[in-house]
Amino acid sequence: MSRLTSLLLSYVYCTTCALGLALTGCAADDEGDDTSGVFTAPANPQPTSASNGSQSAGATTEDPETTGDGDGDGDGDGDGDGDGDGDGDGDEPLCDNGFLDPDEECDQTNYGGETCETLGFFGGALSCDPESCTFDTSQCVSAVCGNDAVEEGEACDGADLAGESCQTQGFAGGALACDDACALVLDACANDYVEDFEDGVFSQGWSVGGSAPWSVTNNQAHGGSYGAGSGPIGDDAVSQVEITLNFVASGSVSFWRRVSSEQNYDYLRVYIDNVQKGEWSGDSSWGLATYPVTAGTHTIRWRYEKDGSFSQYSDTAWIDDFVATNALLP
Ligand SMILES: [Ca+2]
Ligand SMILES: [Ca+2]
Ligand SMILES: [Ca+2]
Repeated sequence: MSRLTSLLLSYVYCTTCALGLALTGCAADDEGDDTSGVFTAPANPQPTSASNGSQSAGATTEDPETTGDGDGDGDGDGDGDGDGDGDGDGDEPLCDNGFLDPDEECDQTNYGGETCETLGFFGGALSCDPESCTFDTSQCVSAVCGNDAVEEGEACDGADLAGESCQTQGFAGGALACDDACALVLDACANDYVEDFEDGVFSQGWSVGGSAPWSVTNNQAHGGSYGAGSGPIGDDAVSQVEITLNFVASGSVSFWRRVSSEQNYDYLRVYIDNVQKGEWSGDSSWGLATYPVTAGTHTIRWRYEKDGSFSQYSDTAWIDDFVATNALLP
């Protein structure tokens, strides 16, 4: 448009000039024409604006882009990069701003939902290190297995069994223990081993020996119908029966015994691990015998032992209702 205007004006000017030249002479009429509106028009800023317009038009069609790029890049990218990168690169402004930014465990009181508990502690107050934006767990309380105090997640801790015992665990007795992981150990809990011989035969674990073996008999019984009695033996002979048990905890063995023998010569004797614990002779009624035992494996052996001469009464020994606490067959 402006070029067209310029051409048009130039055409008008040249036409006027030519006309002027034709009429009066163009050189003489230049100044005179300046005063005329005809010449003022071309001398007016229009051509200048037209020429400027042609440049500025080019500039305005191109400049908005360059201006747009400049502004856009400058403002947009500049701000974006500047703020974004500036914030992103500058960790210090990010930490302690209360917002959980990447690579931060926490920021001020913003813990991202974590607590001492979620971090594996028993409890306590979680805090945030304002310098590093990492968790400060110094005020978290740990459940320590090994501090002899039962805490959450622990069934026991050392000697602290939380009031539990073998009995509360359903056993007749024994020693409840606690392992290094603060879990209850029932290995030393056990029910009593009881033998009343009412099956009419020796059950598993009992073994007999000597000149004549013991046997389960219904001739004599402390409880029920059956007891165990020594076999028929002669002078200087022995009849024995024994059982070996694993005592998971210290406890005791007890049994009822009766002997009918030559008094002070022919004896019922009981041994625990080959150590004599008791002896009886004469014609006695049923009596209870009880002996303590330590934890571990022990062999209880009964022997009817005769001396070198004479026999008296039934010449027999009996036992019944044997109870071993905290004991299991090995
Ligand atoms: Ca503990
Ligand atoms: Ca019996
Ligand atoms: Ca004798």
